[in-house]
Amino acid sequence: MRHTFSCIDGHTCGNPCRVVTGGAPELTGESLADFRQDFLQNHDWVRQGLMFEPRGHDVMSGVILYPPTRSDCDIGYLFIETSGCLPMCGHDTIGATTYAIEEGLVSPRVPGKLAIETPAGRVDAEYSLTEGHVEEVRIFNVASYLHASDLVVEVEGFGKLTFDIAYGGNFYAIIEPQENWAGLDAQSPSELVGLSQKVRKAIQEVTEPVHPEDSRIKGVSHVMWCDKAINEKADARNAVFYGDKAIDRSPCGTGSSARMAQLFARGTLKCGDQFVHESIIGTLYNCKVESVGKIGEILCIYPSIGGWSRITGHNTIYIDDRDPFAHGFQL
Ligand code: PYC
Repeated sequence: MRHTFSCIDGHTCGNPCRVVTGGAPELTGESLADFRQDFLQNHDWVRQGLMFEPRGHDVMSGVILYPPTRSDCDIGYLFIETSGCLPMCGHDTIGATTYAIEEGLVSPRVPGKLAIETPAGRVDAEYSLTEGHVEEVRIFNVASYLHASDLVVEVEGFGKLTFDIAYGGNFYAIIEPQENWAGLDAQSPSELVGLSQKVRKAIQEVTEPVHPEDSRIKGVSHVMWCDKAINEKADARNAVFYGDKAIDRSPCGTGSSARMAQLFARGTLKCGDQFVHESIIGTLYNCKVESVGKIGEILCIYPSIGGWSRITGHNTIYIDDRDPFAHGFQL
């Protein structure tokens, strides 16, 4: 049997975004968070086939579009990635919103605004459409907060590293330059991937943060390496490690949210401040601490992220059951 998926391929500030518009499985549950569980348990071959080689690659990432389950949302996004199904993904939200609007796949109730149901909660997007093109999308992300600070982990063959953990839709280990790590230019991107694999494993062995409102969101999945900006318009630079071999080419939406929550908790950022984040390839997100709130007793921020995305093509992808690599592979 041959399964056919209609996809729109593109990239957000350099990071791939594959949006699945047809062929995806029907999912059961009362929310996108439930859909995520059903998908992971019963349909994960779709993600593997569309994300891994030979149809994807180590950095591949995307979104499957679903009707929302919430009456206050226009559309639902299920994130698919080489690592699994993220609760939330910033670059994919910017990408999927751009393509869905440009291709007329959704009818927002309020023009210029899209209310999106994600597994991590409601995310809003604002965009302007000029002659059929969306120039930029600003997403208003879920509540983001600092989970823990000044933790220390011993990394085999490397030594001690101090890090913070913050949540911005995923849990991030945030690492700044320090005695054992000289910054982003001290190693090649592939060396950074190797180091990140060891660091995340060591961190996962000692701690597992759990979201206070949804225990299905847990564990440090991403490592954010931080450094000074190169571009004079930016406040800071970062490289986020995800999956098994990927460094985000974009400045990372959920990572930027986590970083702003950390800087807010430290007093470096305050409500209303802008924060321009630079990626490893020099692309920029214009971020802002929009407002402040609480999740139970935890102080949190509501961040926004502004970025752009471009379609690179339409892709009809087949997954043929006779193909030995129907579910992809990773080297
Ligand atoms: O933009 O949130 C993001 C993201 C997560 C992993 C890759 N990009």
